[in-house]
Amino acid sequence: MLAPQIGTQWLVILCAAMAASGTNLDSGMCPATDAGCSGIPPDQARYDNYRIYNVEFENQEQIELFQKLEEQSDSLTFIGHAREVGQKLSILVAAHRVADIADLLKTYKVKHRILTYNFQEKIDRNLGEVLPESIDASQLDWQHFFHLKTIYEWLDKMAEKYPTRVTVLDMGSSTQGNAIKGVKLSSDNNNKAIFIESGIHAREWIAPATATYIINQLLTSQDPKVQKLANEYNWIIFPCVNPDGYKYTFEHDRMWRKNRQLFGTCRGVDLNRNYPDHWNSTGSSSDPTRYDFAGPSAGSELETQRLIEFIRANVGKEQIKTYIALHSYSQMLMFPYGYTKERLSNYDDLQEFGKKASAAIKAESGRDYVSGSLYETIYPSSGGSMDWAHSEGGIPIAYTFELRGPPDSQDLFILPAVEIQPTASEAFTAIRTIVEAAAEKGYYK
Ligand code: 0X9
Ligand code: ZN
Repeated sequence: MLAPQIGTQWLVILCAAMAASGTNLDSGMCPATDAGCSGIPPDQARYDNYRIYNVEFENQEQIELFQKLEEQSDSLTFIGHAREVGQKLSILVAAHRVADIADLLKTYKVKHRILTYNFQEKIDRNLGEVLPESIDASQLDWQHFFHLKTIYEWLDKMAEKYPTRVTVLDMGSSTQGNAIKGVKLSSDNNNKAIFIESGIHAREWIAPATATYIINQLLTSQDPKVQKLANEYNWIIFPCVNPDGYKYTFEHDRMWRKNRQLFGTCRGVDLNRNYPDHWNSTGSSSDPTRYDFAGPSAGSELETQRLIEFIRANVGKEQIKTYIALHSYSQMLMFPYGYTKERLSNYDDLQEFGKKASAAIKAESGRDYVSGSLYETIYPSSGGSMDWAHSEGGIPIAYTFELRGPPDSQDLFILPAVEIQPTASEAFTAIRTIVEAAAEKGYYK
């Protein structure tokens, strides 16, 4: 622990005393939290005048330039790494680096577009689409974003409302002691099961919103095709497998991705690099300051261990045959492997189901979703939950979805709330298509 901890009750007393005595709170006297203090700014990261650049690499020199830039600077947020000629990459550039980056782009003749001039505006709009933590969970909808507390209370409510069909599950607690809650929807204990994991990356708010949408559809849809899927399969859905990170994005930094494990001066393991399957072999970092830090060792994180234990205990008992991980953004439907371009044994099947699912999305909304193996489609990365679920967990059908927006999104992970409903509907359509196509091939026999 680097800083001495002061209990909240002491802060309140201290702040009240300072306010009563007219102490100037701007003088630096108030301890490093705003709990109970009014008039001081909240401890919240801001992105005023941060720009999003989309660059395209035309030669090796440009790639090396951007590799150096990423290595040297924490004021550039890379969405992926510079890897190959022809690649396009989005980078969030801190306001104080704009002049410098503009100059480098010009000097090295890097093809680029500016997608957004003030990223904070996107965040402000998005925070305005969050309903307060104090609301009743019956107000949960798919036109707003919701705090962890509301999502969890809504799961409880659904279990109260549909007691014969819904069981609330708890994987155990996270690093900071939050529960990792989910539900099992079941109408027949002999059904094969589909497992959905979402929210492993904290800032990808569309993922938990999509998970609650799917739960709601399976319980309330009048569409006979959806009812058939709800009756013939059991669904195990965990909307938020990184609860500490998710909470942090509401309270302190909308762009946080990892969990909140402490490493001296910095925090966080990328939970989607922490799984014990070819751990830290490619597309991850050993540096805890990085967004794709794989952790100090394979499966080091409590959140990873909870999910592994759950799958191990239930894959046979619940007959889990399908694993879906929900992420954003880029509009992709990907299957293993992430760590190698080697093809898995049922590559052709998963390729075929993925193609059918993207065609179904195209027919529904006109959106383009690319499908293929993760390694080939997005970028090599090891230690992902999907690879583990397939290789070690023994689940034959495994996908990672990158939901909206498009790869050159002006919003990055800050998807506007009007897009929740259509995005979630697309994801559910893709899942239904995959399950129906896999059923035809005998995967659920
Ligand atoms: O980088 C990731 O973890 C995922 N992309 S995201 O923008 N949502 O962060 C995709 C890669 C997933 N990798 C594996 N499952 N191996
Ligand atoms: Zn993600």
